Amino acid sequence: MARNESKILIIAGTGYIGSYMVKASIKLGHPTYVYSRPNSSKSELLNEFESMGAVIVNGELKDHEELVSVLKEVDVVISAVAYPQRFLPSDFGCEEDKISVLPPFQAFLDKKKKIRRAIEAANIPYTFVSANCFGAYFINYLLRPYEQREEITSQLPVLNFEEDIGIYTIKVATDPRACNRVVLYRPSTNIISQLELISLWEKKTGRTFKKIHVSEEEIVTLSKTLPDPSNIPVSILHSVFIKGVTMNFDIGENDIEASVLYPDVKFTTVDELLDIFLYNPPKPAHAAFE
Ligand code: NAP
Ligand code: EMF
Repeated sequence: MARNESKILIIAGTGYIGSYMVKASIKLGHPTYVYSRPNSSKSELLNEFESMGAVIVNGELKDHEELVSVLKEVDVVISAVAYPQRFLPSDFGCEEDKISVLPPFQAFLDKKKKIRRAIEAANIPYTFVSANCFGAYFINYLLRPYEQREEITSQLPVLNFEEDIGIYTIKVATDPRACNRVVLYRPSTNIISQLELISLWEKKTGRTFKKIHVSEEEIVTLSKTLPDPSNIPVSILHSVFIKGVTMNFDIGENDIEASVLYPDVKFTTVDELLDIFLYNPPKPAHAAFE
């Protein structure tokens, strides 16, 4: 049993990153609660969580009474409005308070910033997590290993494996040093350029890819011409790969970098993550923007 047994509620625990957090929370010995809608399509995953020991709470976000009663039972809430000891809103990407990006992505980040400001104003203890790029998500998005493509068009900066994002998020959620702080996941082993990533993948697969250069101008034009919300992913690509927003600022004096906070916990390197793609490839996913 883990030393720290805070009860953790994960709202959207059946989601792409949420499911890694549920598994990490159980693995680290926390009594784990998953709030899921009664008509959720994820019954197989919910059964799996239940068999691992999680408590499934059925409810809609608008079910005020149900929500408040479960919030009162737990110590930490990940991704919800709450009456908890600690609240982790659904950030898990670029550090929105430090960057300025193309308008479609900015509008998306502004919504997340609004939630941060409301949490601070309400004096709810928080940890804001900047997880940078979900590693498997972005490798699937850019290298498309499942399609056996010959053409590669993009580039990469900080890539963190989702299993590690799950573990670190559960650790920071219960760590007093991370209370009322921004924690960034920016380990030095996971910063990699587009060309390095492609050449590493070529070496591992024994294949050679055709590289097609897409100019910044073309990407900015797409961000202006694609309909909402398809203009968001292209703006994210621009921010992350052309502007380098996961790396182009210094970590604030008051902020924490996760690998410094936990020197004994190892992040999966990008090299190791590509090995995982060779032998047990994580499935591609598509984030929702509305
Ligand atoms: P997701 O897979 O879309 O998960 C959403 C979960 O929320 C679903 O399983 C569903 O659970 C629940 N849900 C869906 N619609 C809902 C509604 N209308 N009301 C209440 N619950 C609803 O989420 P995700 O893609 O993991 O995204 C989570 C966070 O990570 C977001 O903040 C996103 O911006 C960020 N993200 C970051 C990256 C990156 O590379 N940094 C990549 C992807 C996403 P039930 O059906 O069980 O209720
Ligand atoms: O689809 C995505 O990216 C494709 C280019 C979005 C879901 C990913 C995302 C990434 C972020 O930072 C890297 C959402 C929010 C973020 O802050």
